[in-house]
Amino acid sequence: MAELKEATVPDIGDYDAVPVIELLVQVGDTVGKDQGLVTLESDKATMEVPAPFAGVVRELKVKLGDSVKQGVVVAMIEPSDAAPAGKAEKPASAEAAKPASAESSKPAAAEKAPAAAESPKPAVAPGSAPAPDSAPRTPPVTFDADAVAPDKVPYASPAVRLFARELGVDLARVSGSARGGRISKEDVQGFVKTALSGGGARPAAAGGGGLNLIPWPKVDFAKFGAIETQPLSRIKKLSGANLARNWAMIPHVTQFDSADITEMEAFRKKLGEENKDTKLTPLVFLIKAAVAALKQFPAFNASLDESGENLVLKQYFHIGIAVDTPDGLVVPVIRDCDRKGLLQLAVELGEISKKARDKKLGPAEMSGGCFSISSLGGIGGNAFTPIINAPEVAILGVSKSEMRPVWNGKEFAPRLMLPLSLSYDHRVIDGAAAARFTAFYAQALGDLRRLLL
Ligand code: CAO
Repeated sequence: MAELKEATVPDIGDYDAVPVIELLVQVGDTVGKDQGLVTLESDKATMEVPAPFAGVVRELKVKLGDSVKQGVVVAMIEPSDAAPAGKAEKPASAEAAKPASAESSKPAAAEKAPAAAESPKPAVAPGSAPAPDSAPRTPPVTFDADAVAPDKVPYASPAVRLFARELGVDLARVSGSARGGRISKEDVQGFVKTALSGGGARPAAAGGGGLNLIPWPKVDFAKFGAIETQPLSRIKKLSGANLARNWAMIPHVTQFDSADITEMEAFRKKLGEENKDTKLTPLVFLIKAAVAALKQFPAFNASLDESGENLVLKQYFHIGIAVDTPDGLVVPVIRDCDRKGLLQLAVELGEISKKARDKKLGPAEMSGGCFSISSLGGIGGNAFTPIINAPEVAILGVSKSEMRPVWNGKEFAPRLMLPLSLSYDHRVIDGAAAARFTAFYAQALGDLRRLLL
């Protein structure tokens, strides 16, 4: 074997412990110059460590979860000029620019995603050239299903696939701008951006597909008075893209109801006095009641799969809690709420709310949710229409409880009533099921003994 050379982490700014979130190659893989070897993810961005030269990967020096900084060796590569005959590498970029029929000398990248490189019918408009490195990374977009080759297998890393899944993006419709036609996170973001701004939608006359929106109004606000422009926070940009996608793609209906929590509140106050160290708000009771309702109505503890044709029913009970932070909305998830008592849930709720506001939540703490609760009860309001946190199929909005006169069959009695607003995905849940869900939920809060059933 010829002399091996090191592939190291290039200058990645001031970071000194960036986790490796993905291994893009395996020992024995042939790589082109600049082809990604591993993916690193900082709190701000995802970046690939490129191969400094073409060759064969002989040793991987890092594993998933390792933290690295500039100069750390990630792989040992046998340069291609020294690689054994038949394994010689051609740069991925040169290869990608070749016609799809150039079967004989596929680069490693193309081997991993044959359809992406060989597809006779690319998703991009005919005649569009592969983007040079200097070209803008926003890929061409199409909503036209016909433009996507049926056998096209999108070439993207697991992290990008997960990202696309979370945004509901069909990767077969995204063109990869990285080497070998690989789809990057930026390509997915560009696709969503273009889609949200109405780009790529097919004309209405061509038939119902696409959003077919008119362009966003361009207004020179300064013409009408003094203004100040503030950039949106990173969280607002991310949650905004998610909210816009979910609102546009999920047929939402909101079911309103109210629960008599007079007894629940008396119990909560008593429990609070007995446990002065723990902040016990109504929300933990709402979490427990949500678990009971999800057990009773399993379709609410489900997600549509990527095809949209199957319902994935979950047998775990992880509840997302919308938390308002100075930088915007985040939804950390409390796991296994069915196995936790009120006091433990209260402690965890306090912890995740603090972490959220201190910007210390990791991606793992915001994933895996089954159902979300958005409580504005500490602030006010009678009702609202929460947006479903895809791929979940329902979200419960809770407003401020208030004393109301309620007819008990003989007279009006003062009862503490909690307004509930349940938004659900009408593709999965029928109106009758939603009404049964909130009725059950209100009943459980009205008589907490029901949570034991
Ligand atoms: N009715 C009346 N009072 C309520 C209530 C309700 N439904 N829910 C909470 N309260 C009370 C609490 O008991 C607490 O009272 P004390 O200060 O006297 O103890 C007070 O309101 C403040 O509660 P809180 O908001 O600090 O705590 P919480 O457990 O209810 O909520 C959290 C925690 C993190 C969910 C909340 O702080 C938050 O961020 N809410 C906003 C969520 C949001 O922005 N949703 C909109 C998203 S768009 O869909």
